[in-house]
Amino acid sequence: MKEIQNYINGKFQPPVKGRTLDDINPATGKIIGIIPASTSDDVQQAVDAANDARTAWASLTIDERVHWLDKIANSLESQSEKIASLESLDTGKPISLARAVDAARSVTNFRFFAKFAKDYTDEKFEMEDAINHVILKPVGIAGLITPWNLPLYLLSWKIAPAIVMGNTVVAKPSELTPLTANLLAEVIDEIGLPAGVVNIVHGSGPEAGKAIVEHPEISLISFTGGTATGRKVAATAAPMFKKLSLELGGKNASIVLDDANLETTIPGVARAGFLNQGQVCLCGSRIFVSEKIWDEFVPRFVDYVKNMKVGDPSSDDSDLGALVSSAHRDKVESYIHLAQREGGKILCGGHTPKLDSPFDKGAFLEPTIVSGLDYLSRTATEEIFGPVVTIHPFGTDEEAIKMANCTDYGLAGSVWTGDSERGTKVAEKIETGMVWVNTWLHRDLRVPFGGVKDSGVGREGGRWSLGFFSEAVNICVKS
Ligand code: TXE
Repeated sequence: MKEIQNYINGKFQPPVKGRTLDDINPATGKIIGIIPASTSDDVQQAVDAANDARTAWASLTIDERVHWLDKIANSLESQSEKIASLESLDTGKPISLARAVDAARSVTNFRFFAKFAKDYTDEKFEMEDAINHVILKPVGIAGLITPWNLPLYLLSWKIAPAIVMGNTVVAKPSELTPLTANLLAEVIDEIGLPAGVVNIVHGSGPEAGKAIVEHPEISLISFTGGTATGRKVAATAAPMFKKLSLELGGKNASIVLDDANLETTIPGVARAGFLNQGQVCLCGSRIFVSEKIWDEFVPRFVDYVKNMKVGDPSSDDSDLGALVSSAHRDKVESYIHLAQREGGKILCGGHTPKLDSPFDKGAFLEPTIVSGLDYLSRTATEEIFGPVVTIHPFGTDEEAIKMANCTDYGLAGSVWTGDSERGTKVAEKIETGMVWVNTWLHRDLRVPFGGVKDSGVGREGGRWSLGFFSEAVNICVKS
């Protein structure tokens, strides 16, 4: 069992009040670690450390900071397998996914932002009689709050641009999945990153998270998590005029047009629905299928999903592992019951799979497809965040667009078609921050990432991250 401590001012230390929380492996229900239940006292220490480190860190050249990011990336890369196994243990996700997605992207995030920041040149705007120099200055202390579905992937997505732009950081990973944030602290410690540049405080959202959001000396908050929590974060941070980026939930549509190539569309739509047990904010949990191909698509899709294997997360054979906790599994399962009450028909899944010990007590759930629901039903419009998708027929492309746009969320979507021009036209009318055509979660880190409506505020990625993690200052020089 791992006893995790906070990492503050370059030192591992226990929480001031000495309270702890259990870290549970959701695949077995066993306790695998103890983490600090930090309070505002610990956050204060982290802020003090971040404040002390600010001036020296901000005065390094970009090349010097880039060098530190590269060192972090190299060290993480040398421990890829360890990252994957810790992430699989903590979240319940299949090890193959943790290797391909979590471990790989955590390294790439540091490498990408190192190179991107190095290549960035300040903008200049010439006037007849003057020249404007737009420079990017650090904001100060960045408060970073991250969720449990992609723990190190999302933490590194925020830490890398924050520190490369000259900020110092107070980060709080999800209390459900602290192991890889701790590994990152170990890496940072080992390579000797100046003390106080990155401080990691563990604990619950309502206590440690809230203390970060409320702290007057933290001038920027980047939050990824649920929409309800995002609302609370915004309510506290906005009156303090903090820079704010909120990446929240989604109820994304996968739209299958009548000319889609089903050989590639069926696996693509299944991946969009069930990757990470459906616990990715981008997951396509509402599937709209042209009525012209409905009779062919649905049985083939159901067959494909029935063949997805749920089981031991450490096995390379598992397509789906456990959900993040039994409480979350119960919440997701309650939506299956709701779907039945709303008149839905379960085409496959709907149950806890029967697994041998030690997984018989794990938070597993079969991948589930529900048809026959009104597209405006609660099951089809509320975020479930698990392996449950609803499937609905549509007539015209306009009808599919209207159905896709009917939720309060607006994060992402995908369109599947043999005609990419037609797909792009449909994509342009989807009210979300991101739309893929004939693919899903195909990421270029230079592009903007974020949502509209209840899916959040702001964009991160590429130059949007550099802009968010800095203050743009214009210097106008008269000739
Ligand atoms: O997330 P929370 P939860 C969605 C998904 C899920 C729902 C709730 O629908 O079922 O949100 O999940 C910290 N002040 N997503 O409750 O609570 C918390 O400690 C400051 C989508 O697990 O939003 C954690 O570090 N921080 C999402 C982080 O917020 C607070 C991924 C996210 O947890 C806080 C996860 C507070 N008052 C869930 N309360 C996505 N967009 O990918 C909690 N936190």
